[in-house]
Parts: sequence; C-alpha cells; structure tokens
Amino acid sequence: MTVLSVDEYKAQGNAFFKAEEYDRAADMYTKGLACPDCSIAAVLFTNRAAVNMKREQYGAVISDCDNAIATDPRAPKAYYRRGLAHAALLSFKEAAADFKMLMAIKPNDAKSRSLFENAQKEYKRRKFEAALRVETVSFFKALDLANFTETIPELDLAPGAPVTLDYIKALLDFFRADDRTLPMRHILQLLTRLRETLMTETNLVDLHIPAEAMATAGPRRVLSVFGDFHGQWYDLANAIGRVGFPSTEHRMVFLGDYVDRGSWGVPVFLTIAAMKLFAPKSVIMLRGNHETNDMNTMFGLKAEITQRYHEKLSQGLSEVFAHLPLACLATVGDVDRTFCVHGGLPAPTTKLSAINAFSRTTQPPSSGVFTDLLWADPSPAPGRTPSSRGTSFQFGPDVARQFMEGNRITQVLRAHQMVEAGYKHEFPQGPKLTTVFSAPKYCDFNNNKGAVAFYTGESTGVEFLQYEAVPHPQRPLPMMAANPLAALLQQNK
Ligand SMILES: [Mn+2]
Repeated sequence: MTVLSVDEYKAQGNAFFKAEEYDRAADMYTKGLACPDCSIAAVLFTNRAAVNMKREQYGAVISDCDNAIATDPRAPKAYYRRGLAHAALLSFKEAAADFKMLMAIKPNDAKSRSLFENAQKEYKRRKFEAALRVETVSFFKALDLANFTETIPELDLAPGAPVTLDYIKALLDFFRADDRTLPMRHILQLLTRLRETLMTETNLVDLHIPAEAMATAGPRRVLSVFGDFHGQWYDLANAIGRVGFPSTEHRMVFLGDYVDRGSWGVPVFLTIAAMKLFAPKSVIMLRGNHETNDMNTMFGLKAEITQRYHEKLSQGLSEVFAHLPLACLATVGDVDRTFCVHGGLPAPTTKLSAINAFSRTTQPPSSGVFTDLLWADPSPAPGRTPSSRGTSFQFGPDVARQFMEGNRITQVLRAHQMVEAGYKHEFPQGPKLTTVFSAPKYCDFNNNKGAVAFYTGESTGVEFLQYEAVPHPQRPLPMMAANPLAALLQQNK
C-alpha cells in the first residue's frame, strides 16, 4: 500500500468529498491525521466534520470540531460546523455560543451574526414554549369534521364504510395528479381511524406467517419490509407498484421515518395509513426517530404542514405518531424469527417482554429501551459505544448476538441509515442484521438505490428488491423554509 503525504491525503479526501464518496473521503482524512508529521490536523478534522455532516452524524461532527478547535482555537469553519451540528441536535444554546465565537473571529461577517441571532432566537422560543406547556385538548376533540366541507367524492369515507383497494388506488391517483393537497376532511377521516387502530396494538407487534401460508402462496410475496421513505412519495408509489398491494396473504412492515427531509411527508404517511386501514392485521407501521416533535420542527414536516395544510395538523400527526408501535416480531414460515425495528437494539440482556413494559404514547426519553429502538446503529466495534449521532448507542455484533440469542431471534431487519445498495448486511461474520433503506437518491443529492426486503412462499431466506429513484415534481424542500439553520443543514454546507 502506498503511503501518501499529509497534503496528498487531504487532496484525495477533498476529491472524494467532491465526488460524494463520503466514506472514502473520511478514510483519507483519518489517514492524514494518523501521519506522524501531521501539521494540518485542524484542517483535516474540520474537513472530516463536513463529511460527517453529510452522513447526518452530528455527534461525530461535534467531536471532530472539538479536536480542530483544540489544535487551532480560531478555526472559523470548526465553530461554524459545530454550531450547525448543535442546532441539528436541538442544542441551540451551544449553537449560539459557537456562532458567537464565529462573530468574534470574523467581526464584519453578516452571515455569522444572522446565525447567532437565529440560534439564540430558537433557544429562547423553546425555553418559552416549555414554560408555557399545558395539557392541550386533543386534536381529535378540538377539530370538528363538519367544519371541513371541501371533499373529493371518491375519497369521502362515510362513517363505518371500509377503506377498500379502490380507495387506495384513488388516493394514489389523487396524490400523483398535479401534486395535489388532500383536503383536511379526508386527512381527519384517515387519522381518526388510524389512531383508533393503533391504540389496539402493543409496543411489540407479533406477525405470524405459518408454514402452510407459505406453501399456499408459492411464488407470491407473503411479506414486504420497507425502510425510510422520508417524504419521497413518488418513490413510495413506485415501490408499491413493484411489490403489489397488501392483503391478508401479503403482509407489510414499515420501519418508520415516513416524514421529514422530503417534500411529501404527509402523503407518504397517509398512503401507508390507508393501506393499514385496508388490511389492519397485515400492515404494521412502526415509529421511527423522525415521528417525533423535535425532529419534525427541525427537519421539515412542520414546515410542510405550514406551507400546505391546516396548522393544527402538526398536533394531530404528533398524537398519531405517539401511538405507532416500536417493533415487530415476524415469524416467517415458523422458522425465521425476524425482529423488525427502525433504529437498533437495546442493551444485550434486554428481554422482548421489556419492550411491552412501558407506555409509548410520549416523546422518546433521552435514553433507554424506547430510545435505542428508534435511534441505535450497528457498528463493527464490539460492545455498546457512543453514537456518532449524539443519541443512543452504536452496538457491535457481540451485543446483537447476545440480544438475539437471549430472545431466540434469528434475524434483524432495521432501517435508519442510508446505504448505497438500499440494503446492507451489517455483520458479515454474523449475526444476521440487515439495514433496509427505501428512499433512493435520498434528499436528491445521494446516489443510493432504494430497496424492499421480502419473502415469497418459496423464499428460504430474506430477499431484496432494489430500485432507482423515479422523477418527481420540483418543489422546494420544506426544510429550507423551516428556519435559516435548518436550511443550512439541508444544504449541508
Ligand atoms: Mn431514522
């Protein structure tokens, strides 16, 4: 292997960064930092922070910037990136402190001042809101369907009338045609029913596909498992077109992160909701870390609602999100006990029964089983190590093995991370744990494929369907309008 000079590692890292090959860019900067004569450590740390910003690993951005600042206490880009990462983690007080330093370093820079003022404003606003927080009347009590008269006849659900396959097709046609905004009346009808259905489910849902059902199905799909869609409705519609609709024979598990980032979070969530209402026992909708108030404020859903829907819808969706179950145990053909979850695994000694032992109808706490299920990531490093996201942990193959053996789980399917091929086997030496990501060309600036995990009646193990992104109308990303800090995060500048 050729050993490069520090400057060559930097140049190569920058070239990979420009080519959007972020893992290889980070690798070059890391190698540069390991050089014994490294004289540009602050630059390399700051550049690696930019890579981690792209990878949405805000905890890692902060630690890289900490290191850069320790080497060069007046490195403006380090304060800038650390400030943005703090904002992404909703630590606006820390963000404001970083932007204040930036102002001190660049006294006549208007942009630094505006960053500081925005962070401080957001910090004060949140403090004020927290102080005012009182029991609010449920969205479902406060809003009367009779006040919303605009209807689309083929989408009007009379009380007691079931959601049919024709309804789902009409809903898909509606969203597809001219990128239309669904009237509140129909949103309320769907959300009211979805909330009631979700209330009957436990935190950990059982989904049993007996061997006889596999034999009867033959080459047809019996189970499809979808990862993040993040508001990419056109890609969701494409994926459904490829795998088919749900039915009593074709079960579906959605691993969460329906909203934020993309421009069509509300349509993604409502389309999946309609499929669940059509086949409630066959379609399982899990909660992702983006089905939470903090994420929705910063990453776009709230802005999407402000731009296109009734302002109160934020509260309504928040209430429904809080009823989404947190994990699913799918027994496929009486053999594969597949644990489905958005993020990852909790502490290795956790029993499955512990997942049902708390109330989920809140925002996730700062740590514990609830938070690990939504936020944790796998890592080749053994044990539980600090997460580069700043929330929950990374867990190694040893942790996964212990948790899986202790609960007789044969396989884990999780989402939460963009992967180039749309799916990725995280532990080549075992145990079987696979990331599934269903949003191709994520955020319109990555080059990844999307994938859906599936079993047919003839599958001897999980299979994957990969697909490319499909065209979508041009609509400014809602995050750009959320606030100036969110806009910078979206651009990853
Ligand atoms: Mn996620």
